[in-house]
Amino acid sequence: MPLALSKAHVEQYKDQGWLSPLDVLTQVETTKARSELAAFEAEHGPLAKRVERSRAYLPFVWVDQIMRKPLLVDMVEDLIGPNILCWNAIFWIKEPGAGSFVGWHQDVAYWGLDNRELVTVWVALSNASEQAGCMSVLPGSQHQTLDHSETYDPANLLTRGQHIQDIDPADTVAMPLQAGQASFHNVATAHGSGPNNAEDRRIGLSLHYMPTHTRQTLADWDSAAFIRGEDHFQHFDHAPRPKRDLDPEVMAYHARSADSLRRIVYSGADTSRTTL
Ligand SMILES: O=C(O)CCC(=O)C(=O)O
Repeated sequence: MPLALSKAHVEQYKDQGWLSPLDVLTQVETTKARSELAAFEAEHGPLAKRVERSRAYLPFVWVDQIMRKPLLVDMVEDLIGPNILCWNAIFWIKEPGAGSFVGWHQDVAYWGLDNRELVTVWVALSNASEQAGCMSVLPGSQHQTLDHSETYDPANLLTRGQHIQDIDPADTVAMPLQAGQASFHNVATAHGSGPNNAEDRRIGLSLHYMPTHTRQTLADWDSAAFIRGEDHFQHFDHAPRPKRDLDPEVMAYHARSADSLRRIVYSGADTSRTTL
């Protein structure tokens, strides 16, 4: 029996490569996360332009707590088994009217991982309606390898402005979410999102969980948060857990971890951005 999902959910994920919407955070947890984010930005400026946006389980205790929430990890275990690492936790923030979007892409093409088992849990910290530029997926695409054009369009939030051409909107499914809900998609499921034309910011926290047997092929050293089960493989250095936000020792590790991530996601790219 699955721990937290229904058998129908597990079957849909296997066949279609996505699930949505699922309730993962309470209103209290969502409000707290949003006010922690606002407090950070009041002092340091927009998170979207800062390196703490990535591997965000290191700078922020509250991200570490969301990532380890038992209900959420139970759902992940239902999809990828009991031995779990979290490779990245990354914020996707689209300001209203800014025109930024995320081109259609398959993450598996850029992350250097040696299998297609990683699941992304995209947690909405604000309402992500279609008007606000919620994500859409191409169901079943997790079984395919699609060609990406690398446009370096600055409005495209992806590292290389990558984009899969010729996806017919009629074949895609939008995944609107209320704050506190999450969508799940496989590392090879093609996905993207349009601009935010709503009045509020669209804030997503994307959590990338993978089984401990996964290997990194684009770097000799990479790190991940150890979440649950056993890690007999030790392919990834286990990231320290923060006891307080922006702890200098943990931030020194974050600098190394973010540097490794940068080398991986920009491997072979023409140019790189400073914020990942
Ligand atoms: O937030 C978005 O619209 C895209 C996020 C994304 O590409 C991801 O979580 O893998």
